[in-house]
Amino acid sequence: MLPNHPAAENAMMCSGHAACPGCVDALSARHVLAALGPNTVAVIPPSCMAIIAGPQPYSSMSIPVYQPTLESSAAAASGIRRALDAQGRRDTQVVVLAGDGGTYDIGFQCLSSAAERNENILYICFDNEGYMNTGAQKSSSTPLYARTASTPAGKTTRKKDLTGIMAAHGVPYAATASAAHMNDMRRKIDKAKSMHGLRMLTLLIPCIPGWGLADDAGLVAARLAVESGAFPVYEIEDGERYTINVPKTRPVAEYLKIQRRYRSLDADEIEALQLEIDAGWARLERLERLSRAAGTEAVALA
Ligand SMILES: Cc1ncc(C[n+]2csc(CCOP(=O)(O)OP(=O)(O)O)c2C)c(N)n1
Ligand code: SF4
Ligand SMILES: [Mg+2]
Repeated sequence: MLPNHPAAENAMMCSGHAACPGCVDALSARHVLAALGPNTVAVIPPSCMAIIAGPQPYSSMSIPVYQPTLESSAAAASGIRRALDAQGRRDTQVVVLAGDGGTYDIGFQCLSSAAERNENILYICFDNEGYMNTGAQKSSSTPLYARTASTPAGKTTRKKDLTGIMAAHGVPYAATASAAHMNDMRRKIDKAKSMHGLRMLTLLIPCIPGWGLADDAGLVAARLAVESGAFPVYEIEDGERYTINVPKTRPVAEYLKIQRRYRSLDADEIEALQLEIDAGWARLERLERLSRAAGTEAVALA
């Protein structure tokens, strides 16, 4: 920790780190750390977050940070959890702060295994929809048609449904959030912090250079993503109770037009994205209705 850290909430993360101007990764991390508090150990694989955290002894974060390989975050967090438990430090949070490449793709095997064991860790994916730290290549989180350094004509496949996959493991908590809806995001971190077992939170992180956004447009993009349903904000408890937290109120075209990664989409492609979003949203609403009906039935049977 740098000597001039203020004592307030912001002391968990200091200024002067290496994020791009306007980066939502750094803003979100500041709130995550403030919500988790000092009794926390972070595991940060290679990613923008690892650059932002920086090397010891000049870390921008005032908690212990372990940087594992890109594929092993959930295993590293599991080991740290067990070591802390063996020392009787059960109230220390172990949190993974990983990118989407390190979560949806390269670290997924470890994450799935940790979910199957229901390890007592909080795993937060900072989802900027690409391998941004290495020059904006596509990941399996990159959405359909988005241009990246490795899909210069636009991605031809859809974004992976990570939250649905995690819910299918039956973990106690799987949710999405974004810094544009900060109260919801902070509530979810507090909620996840109070639970036991593997808790998964995926935060949408609009990336200034990777998405081709103006420096001050990160939060605008996050808001448009959530309110258009391109990035639905919802939570799933015990793999079956669905709650949608922010309604879908805007067309996706508003979200697409502020990003250079969607430049020169034609009307048919915009329509195809709108139809995909509408279908995904209808499915989420169906799951929410079904889980409510099942809850009512369970109460009636009790
Ligand atoms: C197994 C492995 N492959 C590739 C790399 C190189 N690498 C380091 S960071 C990174 C990008 C990670 O992307 P993501 O997890 O989405 O984080 P972001 O940079 O977008 O925050 C890559 C490919 C690596 N460290 N290990
Ligand atoms: S590349 Fe994107 S996510 Fe990474 S530091 Fe810059 S703005 Fe933030
Ligand atoms: Mg990424």
